[in-house]
Amino acid sequence: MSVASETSTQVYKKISQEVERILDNLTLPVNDPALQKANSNARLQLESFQTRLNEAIDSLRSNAEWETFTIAFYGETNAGKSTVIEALRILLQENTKLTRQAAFRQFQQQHDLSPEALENADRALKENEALAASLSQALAEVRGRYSDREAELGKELSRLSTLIEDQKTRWSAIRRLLALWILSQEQKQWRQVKQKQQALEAEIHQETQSLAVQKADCNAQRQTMLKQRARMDEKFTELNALADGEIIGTGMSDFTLDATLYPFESCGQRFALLDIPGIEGKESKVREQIQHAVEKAHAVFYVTSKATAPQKGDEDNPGTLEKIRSHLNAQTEVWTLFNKRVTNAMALGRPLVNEDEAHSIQDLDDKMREQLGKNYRQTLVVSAMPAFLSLAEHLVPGGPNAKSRDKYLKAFTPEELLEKTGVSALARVLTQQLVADSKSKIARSNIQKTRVVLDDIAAQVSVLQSDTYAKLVWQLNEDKNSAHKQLDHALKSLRQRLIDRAEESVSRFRNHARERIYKVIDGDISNDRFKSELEAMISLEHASLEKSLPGILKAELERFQSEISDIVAQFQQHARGILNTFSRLQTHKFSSNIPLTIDIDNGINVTGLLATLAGGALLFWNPAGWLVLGPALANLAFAAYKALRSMISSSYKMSQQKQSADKNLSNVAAHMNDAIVDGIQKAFPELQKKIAEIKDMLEEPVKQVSGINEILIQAAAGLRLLSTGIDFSGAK
Ligand SMILES: Nc1nc2c(ncn2[C@@H]2O[C@H](COP(=O)(O)OP(=O)(O)OP(=O)(O)O)[C@@H](O)[C@H]2O)c(=O)[nH]1
Ligand SMILES: [Mg+2]
Repeated sequence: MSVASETSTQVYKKISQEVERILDNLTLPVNDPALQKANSNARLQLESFQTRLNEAIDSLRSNAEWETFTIAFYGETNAGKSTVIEALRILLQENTKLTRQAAFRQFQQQHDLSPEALENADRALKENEALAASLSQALAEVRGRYSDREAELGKELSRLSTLIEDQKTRWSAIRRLLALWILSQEQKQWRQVKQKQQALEAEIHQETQSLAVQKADCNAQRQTMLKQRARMDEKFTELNALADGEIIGTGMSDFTLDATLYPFESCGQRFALLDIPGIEGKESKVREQIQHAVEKAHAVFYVTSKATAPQKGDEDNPGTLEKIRSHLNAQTEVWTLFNKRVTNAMALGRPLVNEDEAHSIQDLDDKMREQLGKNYRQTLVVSAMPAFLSLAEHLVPGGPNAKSRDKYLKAFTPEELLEKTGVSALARVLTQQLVADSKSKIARSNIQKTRVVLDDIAAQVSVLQSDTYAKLVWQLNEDKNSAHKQLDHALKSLRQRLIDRAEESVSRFRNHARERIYKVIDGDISNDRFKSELEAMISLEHASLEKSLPGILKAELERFQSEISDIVAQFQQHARGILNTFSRLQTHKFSSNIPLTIDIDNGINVTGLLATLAGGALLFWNPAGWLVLGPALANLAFAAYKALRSMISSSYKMSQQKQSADKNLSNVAAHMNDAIVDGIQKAFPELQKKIAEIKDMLEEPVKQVSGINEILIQAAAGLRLLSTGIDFSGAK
């Protein structure tokens, strides 16, 4: 299938059609009912895979990006994905970044939020503080000069007050009355001192008044300045929303919650960086987003802040490595970006990674290559934060980022910082190596993703085939073989039993006939009579044998019939058990709700078949007369008796007659045995035919399961072939 000349939609449509054709061809109608059943069953199974495949292809169709080479930044939360992207947005002048920066500058100008304005405001506040302090000091100095005199007067006033109070306790009532008009010596003194104190206060006031006014002014100015500063801070907060770094997290998990695409145009190449949520945080919120974002991407940077290989998990808790593989294995190229978290400029004076880290990175590269094969490239080392800071010219003055930036810029120039942090190299890889020849890379990557989808479904079909159907075929086949052996054995032992029973009956016939003829011989009979008596005995016993033998044989046939029916029932019960077990397993393991419906008997009437089993054979031996007596009688042979001697000795005659009877009976018995064995043999082809029918019936489930198994094998092979076909198409 050629891809280069077709639109992506056509390619996806063609793949779906091709899958449909493969699956249709595999389940074309056939004449054999068992295989037809297998077909329908396999069709059901395959349809569920087809639905899954079409869903995956639909998802690729709607998410795959065919125009712009898209590079996703993927990794643990807080690894620094957004920081790297923000640095690259500034460095490579991404459009939305430029718009935002213009908005930042405009807002800054409009509200006079320049660093100088901030500096001026802060300086004015500091000057105000200094003035307030010097005024306070001047006031304190003035007060200090008067403090001794103030204390002296205060002390004198207190001494006089104590004296006056003491005198009052000793005064008579009249003296107390007089005191309303006449002051004591001490009271007069107190008044004089008090006047002096007031005069002193007036003098102090006079001297500090202008200082106090200046201080009040200074305080009022401070209040105004603080209000202005608070307003400025509010504006800084607004400005911060426009500042560089808005996509960088605060250090809390899961900062980026929506996958965001940043389109670039650099060195004549168009490409886009895709910032996606972290894989290690509250992933359930963002899992689908990660999946879709990765489907869109043609290359992926696995960003990590640890220089160690991602951890492997277990079955219940997949580790980062498993997550990476499950998310990333469809990508064209995967790179690791080790973000070395540097906290000060000094650290940039030496190489970004030390010897230990270089070893760990090598190990990481090996492990990633193990998981991702030829899609994996290598690790690049960056230090995202200092790189971002070196580039970020649109920062809130006085903010933490601006302060950090100043520190780094004191140690290195922005260009040096870009080189030292590895971001210059990263940008070069991006704009020159990665996006070069991007059209064919896009096609290759999208084809690769489709291949993975096909291979994945092929693998699922194979797992179903090998875990369920191949095992089922094997088990049912074993059971069937064992049942077949039992059937053969039953038939063989039936033949032996029938022959045994026949021999027993014939031998009984011979013994009875002999007993009877001996009795007659003992009556001293003539040879002629002996002949006719022997014939009569044989006919009589033959009639009784002919009557009893069918019943005896029938009993054996009935026993055989019940043996066969036991073998069939046991097989069917066992087969049902196996099918149930596998059916449960399939539901559990593959979350499949497609029933595993296999016909055990394919509708053949087992009871009917078994019922006719003995009947057919019995037909051969019924009605009576199948064992013809004539030839036996005709073959009776009597030797020429030595008449003379017989006449002299009757005992000799009797022994002669008995000998003749024995010989003839033996001959007749041998003849009858042959006839019976012959008759039994004649019934066997019919019995064998019936047993063969039963065997075929037992073959039914094996045939059906084998049919499904075969179809699944071919379906998986067909999907794989289709997948390689796409890979080799002309998209290079
Ligand atoms: N010291 C230091 N801090 C860094 C560096 N790179 C990133 N950080 C800090 O790590 C935190 C997370 O950075 P982000 O870039 O938002 O991380 P992320 O990988 O996008 O995280 P999610 O969006 O949650 O997946 C931020 O607080 C960054 O300031 C670095 O090189 N050095
Ligand atoms: Mg982020």
